[in-house]
Amino acid sequence: MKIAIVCYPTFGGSGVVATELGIALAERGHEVHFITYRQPVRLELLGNNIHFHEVHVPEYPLFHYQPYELALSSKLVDTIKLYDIELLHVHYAIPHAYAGYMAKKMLQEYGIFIPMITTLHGTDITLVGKHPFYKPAVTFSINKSDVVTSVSEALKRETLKLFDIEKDIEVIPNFIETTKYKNNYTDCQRTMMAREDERIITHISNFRKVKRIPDVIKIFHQIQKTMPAKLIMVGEGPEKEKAEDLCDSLGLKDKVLFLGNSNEIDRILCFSDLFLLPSETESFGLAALEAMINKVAVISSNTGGIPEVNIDGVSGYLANVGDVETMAARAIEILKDDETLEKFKENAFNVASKFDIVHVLPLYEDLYEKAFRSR
Ligand code: GMT
Repeated sequence: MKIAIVCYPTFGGSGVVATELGIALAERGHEVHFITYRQPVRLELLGNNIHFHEVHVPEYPLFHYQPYELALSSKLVDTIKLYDIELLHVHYAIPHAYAGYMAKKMLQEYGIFIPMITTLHGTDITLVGKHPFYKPAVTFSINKSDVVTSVSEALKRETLKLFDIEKDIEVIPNFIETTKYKNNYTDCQRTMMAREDERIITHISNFRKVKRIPDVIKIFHQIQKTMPAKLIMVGEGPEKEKAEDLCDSLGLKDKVLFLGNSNEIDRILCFSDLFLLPSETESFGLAALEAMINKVAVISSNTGGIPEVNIDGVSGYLANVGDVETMAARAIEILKDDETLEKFKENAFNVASKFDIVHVLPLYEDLYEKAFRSR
């Protein structure tokens, strides 16, 4: 099929999922067109089957806010017409489903009927989307999508609770390409980051409030009192500076490395022992899944969709949001000896393997087929 994918091109989970999905679809012979304002960060290869179309928003001084939705919907109409695209898959409701619906309606004027699939990723529902300023538009865009998917059962429940939804929501979990990780373990370069006797704890996120960055540092503060350890913090965002200050005031400066955004997540995870994800809310927790496929055990909160990914007592442990004491105690339990750590690492990999793309991609392809046939 010829498929247009709309997503955020940044380091965020929804953009990563959309990009990896597009790449996998292209490998299966579909023609994939990414339409967004910048080339997605994980999209390195463009070719016969993968195209990228940039949305430009011309600056005009009259506008206090430049109209991205308008530019996106126009770009969708032009690109869909030009390349005879058969299906539109938008990731993240705001404003993509809204712009996608407008494009769909405009295309009908040319006799083109294109089905639109909307994938809900979490913050478009749990944080931003439910705000009264956006709620009517988000409800409308979801209800007007031909197919709606959510990345976890928890997000589906939350969407049905918060919005007046008339559509069925299909749960298609996020995925991972297991084969990509199998041969990487010899290339870890652990010694670059820590001494042989130190445990390596990692956190990767966009450093927003919802990630509860101070909890990450407080958990690590407890861990390093009982064993030699380093904390690696990967990502950029509004909470980063405060986090650096907190490390300083707790006397952790030499034990915590802030690496900023990285395209080498797998390399970092490859030498990590434990991943911390104490988020306030998380529709899925893709970062935890990426850690697990790299054989990293996970300590997380038990919120949203995380319990569908990190299995308590198997791939790691879960605790209530904000329960730093329990998270630290459980982390120490996992890290205390090599044998226990190895067991959790192996388990993490085995649980993550269940989310292999080979199981998930056909679910999307089936939906595409159904949506296309019922247009
Ligand atoms: O985690 C973020 O803040 C980024 C956000 C996004 O939309 O890119 O991530 C959401 O979508 C990911 C991919 O489906 C999920 O794995 C994350 O759990 C979800 N984040 C939240 O729900 C906070």
